[in-house]
Amino acid sequence: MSDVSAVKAALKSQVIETPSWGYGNSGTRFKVFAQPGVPRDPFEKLADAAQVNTYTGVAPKVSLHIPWDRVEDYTALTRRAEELGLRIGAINSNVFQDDDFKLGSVTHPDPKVRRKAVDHLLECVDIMDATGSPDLKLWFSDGTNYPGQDDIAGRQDRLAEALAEVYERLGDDQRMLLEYKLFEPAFYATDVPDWGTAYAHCLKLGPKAKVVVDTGHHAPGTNIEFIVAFLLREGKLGAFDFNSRFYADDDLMAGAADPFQLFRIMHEVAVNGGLEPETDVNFMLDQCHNIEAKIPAVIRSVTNVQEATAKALLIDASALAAAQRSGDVLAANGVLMDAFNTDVRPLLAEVREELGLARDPFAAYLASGNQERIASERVGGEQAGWGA
Ligand code: LRH
Ligand code: MN
Ligand code: MN
Repeated sequence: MSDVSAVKAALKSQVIETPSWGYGNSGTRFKVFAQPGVPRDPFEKLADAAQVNTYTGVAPKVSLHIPWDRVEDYTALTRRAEELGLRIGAINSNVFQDDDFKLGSVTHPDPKVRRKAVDHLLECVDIMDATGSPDLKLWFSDGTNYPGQDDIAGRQDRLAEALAEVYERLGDDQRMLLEYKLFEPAFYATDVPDWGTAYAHCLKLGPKAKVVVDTGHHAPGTNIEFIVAFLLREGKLGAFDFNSRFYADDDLMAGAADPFQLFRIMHEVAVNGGLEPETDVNFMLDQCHNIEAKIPAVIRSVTNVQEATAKALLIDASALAAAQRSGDVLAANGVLMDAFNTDVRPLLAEVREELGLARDPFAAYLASGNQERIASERVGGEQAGWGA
């Protein structure tokens, strides 16, 4: 796509979903650094997400994590989201923070524990019904730490059984998004360690089951854009959890560690139809801001995803196709690099101006006084839910 107005239209229609837990206090297992002004409840997390949407114009959806965002009244939470110009996005299940799940949740050898885990997943579907959320996001910490600890294939059978029960419960407009992760907290054999495992389960389940690619969940050196191209070709890419990493599941700001990788991913998204609304790829962030201010960090992440998308859209498709057809390796690579090396910030500033927004959302937010206001109004903010 090199027609500038088409590029701008695509950038205006891209939606980036932000995670409720990105606004809360977080840290590593060594220390959680509390920050002034962080939200004290899910309603205040929505208020912070609304700030990101106000300044970027492309972040009207918020993912929730249950039980971190469990409330009495989901109708009230949904109403609050609407008042703020937001919608509830993916409901993230959590079967990893309960003592009963020490040896697994849906793959646990004890059927009573598996029942408890599946019941939680079904509760998450109830919350989808109440909030209008379209996506159930499943990530399982299940796995083993030692060879011989449990039967690897038997655990796959238990996983398949649990997924099938939850899949059956989904409504026509609800999807199941299955997320994989190489390791952690299980250190020997994780039950959903890679895209192939997630894909195989989703294929068996049916069209409403799709794979989530969390960019921090691979072995170093993995070609993530290949996975993206493959899954899109098969109609099985449901969503991204964007974040960046230097070592493992670092959950740093998207595009901070490796903007070139994010560009390569967005190129595969763009050329394989992943930006078309019908393809329904949910572009989520899944990150934690342990030492930096949270709302501006989420704004920065959103604009990093936008910049990678803009560069991918600026690739000269016909020059690339011609170079590929003629086997001109250097020319083909040059076309990609030209787009990557383009400064797209002026283009994005124009896009924002056309949407009635400030040209620089990061600076506009910092100048708004919101950060100082929440710091003085909110005392005793919540931990994101993990990392203590
Ligand atoms: C697991 C994960 C998954 C969880 C989130 C908090 O590492 O990426 O998406 O729900 O972190
Ligand atoms: Mn994730
Ligand atoms: Mn993760």
